[in-house]
Amino acid sequence: MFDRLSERLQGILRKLGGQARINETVLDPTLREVRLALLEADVHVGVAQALLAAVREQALGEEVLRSLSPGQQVVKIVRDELARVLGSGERTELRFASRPPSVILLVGLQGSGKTTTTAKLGLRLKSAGHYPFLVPADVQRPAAIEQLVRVARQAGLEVLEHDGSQRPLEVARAGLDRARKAGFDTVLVDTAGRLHVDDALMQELAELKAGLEPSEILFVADAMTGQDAVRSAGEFHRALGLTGVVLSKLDGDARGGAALSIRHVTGVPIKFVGVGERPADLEPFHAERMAGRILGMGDVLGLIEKAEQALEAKDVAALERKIRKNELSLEDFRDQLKSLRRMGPLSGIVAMLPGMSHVKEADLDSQAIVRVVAIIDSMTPRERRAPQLLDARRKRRVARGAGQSVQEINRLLKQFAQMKRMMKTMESLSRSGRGKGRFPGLRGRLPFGGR
Ligand SMILES: Nc1nc2c(ncn2[C@@H]2O[C@H](COP(=O)(O)OP(=O)(O)OP(=O)(O)O)[C@@H](O)[C@H]2O)c(=O)[nH]1
Ligand SMILES: [Mg+2]
Repeated sequence: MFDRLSERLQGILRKLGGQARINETVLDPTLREVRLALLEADVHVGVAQALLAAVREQALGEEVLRSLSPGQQVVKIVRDELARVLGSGERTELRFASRPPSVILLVGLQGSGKTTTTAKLGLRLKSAGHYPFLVPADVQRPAAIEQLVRVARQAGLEVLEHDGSQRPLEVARAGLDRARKAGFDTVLVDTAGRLHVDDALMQELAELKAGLEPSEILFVADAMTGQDAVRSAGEFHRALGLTGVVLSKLDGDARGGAALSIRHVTGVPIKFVGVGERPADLEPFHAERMAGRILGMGDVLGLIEKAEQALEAKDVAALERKIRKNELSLEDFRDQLKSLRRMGPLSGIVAMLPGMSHVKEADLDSQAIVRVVAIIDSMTPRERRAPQLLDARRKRRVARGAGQSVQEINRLLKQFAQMKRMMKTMESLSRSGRGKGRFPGLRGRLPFGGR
């Protein structure tokens, strides 16, 4: 699911993730690309706009400027905003009546997946220790009753059988009655669908609502139908007052737009997603997880968090002080590398590090870091603080100690000197007021490893 959207957003955001500085010039073209990707994935235009405005505002804020890895922070903001649009932090559990049996009404357009979802929900409730009773109240389509009876049986669920001669409300009342007598605590009512929202359908559903006082009215939306699903959800909500949405067919090649728009447009939480035709193919909806999936970067975000932990704030502050005084030593440099090592194996994550997206992974595996650390470890403390002491004789000694060649030592020293020069430039820029206070992207510019 979301394959294309994920792919596009990942491509766009990976570039952004590597940015050591975020400003309008970098951000705006990127956000335009994100907007296009969202619209092509059929995301409601208002949703895309609101999302990007929120991202932009935060991305250009102080927090990001001051962070260690501005580009990645922005990616994280996009993820958080996606999650917010999807309804993060909202209650998605089903509500039950204080006095059982609770009634759950499933409504939606024709073919959206109501009948299938009725059985799926029944199975889910049963597994959670409930006693669900299924009621086919679709007397519109001839085979609808049989269909629910069949899938219910398959799933080992109890279902009301009837000949379809009664009106839906009468059927549902009979079901409720049976449930009370037999001790079922939830009644799931499958209703008829129509090709389009029409008065007769809404009238029928309004009657069911008034007569049954359901604790949930779930709108089953076919995710594959994109904007249609969103529009009809809005219409159903206005007419009935929905309490939740089930997004079905997310296992198909849905473009994702419905998922991203429906919550925003209706204000009703998505409670479940259908991910297949079988009764077991229903999952509770998690906005954060879905946002992570859309960006395909749960791993990337985990990495950011890890990196933030590894580089603790106080270490960073101390490091900055040294840079300001131009006192950064090879020892500090080594400690930085070690922090990076603490994040675990580096292969696969390097491209995500700020400023490192251009470095091929193979060029920067953890071996490279081990090598650099070994070299620095082989120096005396004095040499680490004053690398200019390293003459040819000392370099040979260090090389032997680290099991490296003298060329490796020279390369490291040269990179380190470059880094210090660059930091000095950044520092004087920031003092002259042309750059912002701290050192955005500092870590991304540490020249560890490159061969
Ligand atoms: N792949 C996939 N197919 C689904 C999912 N949910 C439902 N379907 C299929 O979609 C088709 C329609 O599902 P139904 O449950 O009959 O839909 P309905 O809303 O009850 O349809 P009507 O009663 O005609 O309005 C069936 O072929 C289902 O197997 C899902 O999550 N994934
Ligand atoms: Mg049906």
